[in-house]
Amino acid sequence: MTTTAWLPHSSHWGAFSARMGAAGLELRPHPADPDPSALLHNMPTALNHRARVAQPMVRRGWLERGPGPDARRGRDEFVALPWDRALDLLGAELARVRDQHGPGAVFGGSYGWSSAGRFHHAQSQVHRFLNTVLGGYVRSVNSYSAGASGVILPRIVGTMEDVARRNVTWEAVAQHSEIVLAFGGMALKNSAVASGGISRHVERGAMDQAARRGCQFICIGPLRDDLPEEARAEWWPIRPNTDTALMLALAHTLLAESLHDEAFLATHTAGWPVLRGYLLGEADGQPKHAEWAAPITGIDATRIRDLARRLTGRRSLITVAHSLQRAEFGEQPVWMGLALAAMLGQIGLPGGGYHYALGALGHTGRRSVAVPIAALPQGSNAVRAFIPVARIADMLLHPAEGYDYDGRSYAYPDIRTVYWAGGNPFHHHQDLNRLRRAFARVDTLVVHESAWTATARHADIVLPATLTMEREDIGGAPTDPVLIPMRRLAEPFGQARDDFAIFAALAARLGREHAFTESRDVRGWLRHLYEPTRAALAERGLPAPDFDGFWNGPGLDLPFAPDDGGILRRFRDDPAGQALHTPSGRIELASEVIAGFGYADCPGHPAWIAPRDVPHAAAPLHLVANQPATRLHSQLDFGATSQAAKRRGREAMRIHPDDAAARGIADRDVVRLFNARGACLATATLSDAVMQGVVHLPTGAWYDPEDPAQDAPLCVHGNPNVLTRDVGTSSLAQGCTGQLTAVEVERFTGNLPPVRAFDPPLPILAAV
Ligand SMILES: Nc1nc2c(c(=O)[nH]1)N[C@H]1C(S)=C(S)[C@@H](COP(=O)(O)OP(=O)(O)OC[C@H]3O[C@@H](n4cnc5c(=O)[nH]c(N)nc54)[C@H](O)[C@@H]3O)O[C@H]1N2
Ligand SMILES: Nc1nc2c(c(=O)[nH]1)N[C@H]1C(S)=C(S)[C@@H](COP(=O)(O)OP(=O)(O)OC[C@H]3O[C@@H](n4cnc5c(=O)[nH]c(N)nc54)[C@H](O)[C@@H]3O)O[C@H]1N2
Ligand SMILES: [Mo]
Repeated sequence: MTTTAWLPHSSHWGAFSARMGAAGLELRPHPADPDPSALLHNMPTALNHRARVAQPMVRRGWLERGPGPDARRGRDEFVALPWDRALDLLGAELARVRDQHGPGAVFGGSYGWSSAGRFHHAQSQVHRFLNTVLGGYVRSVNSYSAGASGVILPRIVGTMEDVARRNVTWEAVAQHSEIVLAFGGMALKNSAVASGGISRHVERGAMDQAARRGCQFICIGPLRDDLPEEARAEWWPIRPNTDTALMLALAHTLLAESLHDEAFLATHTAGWPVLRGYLLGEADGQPKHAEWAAPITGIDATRIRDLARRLTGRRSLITVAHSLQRAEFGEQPVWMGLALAAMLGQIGLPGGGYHYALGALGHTGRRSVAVPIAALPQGSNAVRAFIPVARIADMLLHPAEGYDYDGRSYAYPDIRTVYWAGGNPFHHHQDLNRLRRAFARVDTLVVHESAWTATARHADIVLPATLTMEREDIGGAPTDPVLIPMRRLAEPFGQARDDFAIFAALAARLGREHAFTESRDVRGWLRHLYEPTRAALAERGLPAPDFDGFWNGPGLDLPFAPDDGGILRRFRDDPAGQALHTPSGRIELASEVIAGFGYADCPGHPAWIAPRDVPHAAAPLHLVANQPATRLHSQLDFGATSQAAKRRGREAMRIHPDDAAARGIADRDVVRLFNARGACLATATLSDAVMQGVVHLPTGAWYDPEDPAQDAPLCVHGNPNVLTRDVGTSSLAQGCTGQLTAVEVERFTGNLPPVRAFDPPLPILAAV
């Protein structure tokens, strides 16, 4: 398929248009984008890459012995089957599990980012299929992104939407903020990405404009480049997972020097006496002053006091990155950051106060689109059981065992079938060796994938899915002002099919085709899903073309709602009339509800709880395993931008020159990172942008076990999740704690094993 016209399309990292030339796919970013992302260049090489899955595959052991627990997952051979046979087998297996165990034995959480199109959104497709065809599934709640904050924020201030989306905008930062204290920074690599699509990357420009006006940006975190050069920021390195202690000490200084806003605390918060007592050490005898925080955080007490004073008398904004809560006791910095902002009294003012996760994604700090955006209806789920998303390995390893979550006790369901489409647990989960043991326990693991990820390699049934570029869709997000007709750019690779087509064929085998498809084909669904947007535009008297007009255009402009500061502005202006949806109607600096849960790992007010997963003799360095700059998670790790950043074919690990020297490590040396849970290789980059005592290995390099038959094989490519811990943030939220762990690093002196992550598994047997 070659096209001469440039056709619009979209991705989580940017809207673009493309045409298929003789030399392959040519791309150009959306014309309105002031700062397009390099992630776009991962796409053309992906289309025909050898890592693609070309045809349906069934694991040999499953085919020969049938469903059941099997430790050979991940090291068995695969047998290529024709579509019809693979679908027959899977349809029969789903019917067996439904009839013998009920839909409550199917885990369909299927967490993951999928692709940008709103119709083919794989997670929505799998949920709709399981609801309409099987009668439901065990779901997962919350996210790996915001596991802790998603639970605690509604209890103390407002929903994630209200605190992380409809809050302080980048326009307000550019115009009004005078000091921005960014815990975890606001790296441009992160705001490059927004689920559903993004046509304009505005963050670099906004920070530049603010800094030129004299706004001071302060980056609190282990990496200097967590704020861009345009922010002209001060960098305050801090020992990882000690931010709560710094926040408490800043708060203590404000209190001790009467710099806090007593009036705001009196009218807009509840629980201040409790928090004040804790700051003063009334119960535990330990005032949380700067001298107390200095040895914990590694930041000098005088500097902490100075910083507290600098935050007053000007428009101050406190931001707390997702990363801080993707760690042990991650609820605490989210809560204490809010409390610090409340003491400063600027919550709800333009460019001031508290913005959780500003800059974490291209969704935050944006205005909201004022009309609805297409979404595939998922049907209703008759199964009530759920797990907090990051408890998957616990669930599979410990069926029927109890756990605490958000004030209640639950028991893990007994799962036979795990169905995944649009996510990569071998990317997102922690302690991958434990995850392998967990997946060995199920009867059947089904995966739809476009490429041979480690999740596909561990599956029993692998069904090849199209890439977004190979199908038609509608691209849009509630924070972006264009709706994109995503036109097909290439023919499907091999025998790949759309997830929708796969589910429709399975639904037919289970006698429920109409329930799933409602007798619409893809175009029919796109027309159907476009209609609410069109109707809302027409109602506002705005240009509202019919579907064909939209489909043949470059993208449809959508109106933004006004930048009105959201619920926090309204609450500030009218605390009684516009009360928050918390028990007190106010910002809760202490929570009687949370206190009533009686959790030692999440008490009734923000508190310093010393983390346990800290450097020690056998693992003396902090590992920061954050989001990668050169791809979205694991997606298209074989693409050009991601590959260009590899060194000696492996993921680059940054280390401070002094820590490297102490270990005899030179730049470009292959190193081995290890701890009690696992080990991986990476290539060392020496950099003083990383604080001493910390090494930085981003997520997303495809898991590549040297010898998959071992219990804890060496990952030769550099996936940090072989090292991270699989424990919840606390009994409150049970969020994932993958951002940080403790490791040792050494120069790797053995024979260098090849990276085979992108080679299809061998041998692949033909069906007999
Ligand atoms: N150590 C550590 N771990 C982390 C994090 C961390 O900071 N540190 N961050 C966590 C966070 S915040 C997140 S959100 C997760 C992300 O984890 P995931 O969202 O699971 O990661 P992705 O790589 O985006 O996985 C998406 C998968 O879907 C596939 N896919 C894309 N489009 C389609 C489609 O249309 N159909 C089908 N069938 N498949 C498709 C892609 O090929 C890819 O394999 O990772 C988490 N894991
Ligand atoms: N390019 C790209 N962008 C992405 C993604 C991607 O995969 N690629 N993923 C997207 C997703 S799903 C999400 S949820 C967001 C995640 O957004 P975040 O969770 O905010 O992103 P991270 O890059 O993991 O972390 C931000 C920074 O926090 C710092 N940090 C780590 N631990 C600590 C600590 O204890 N204290 C302090 N002060 N700082 C710390 C690290 O230096 C890190 O660079 O990113 C999104 N953006
Ligand atoms: Mo995320």
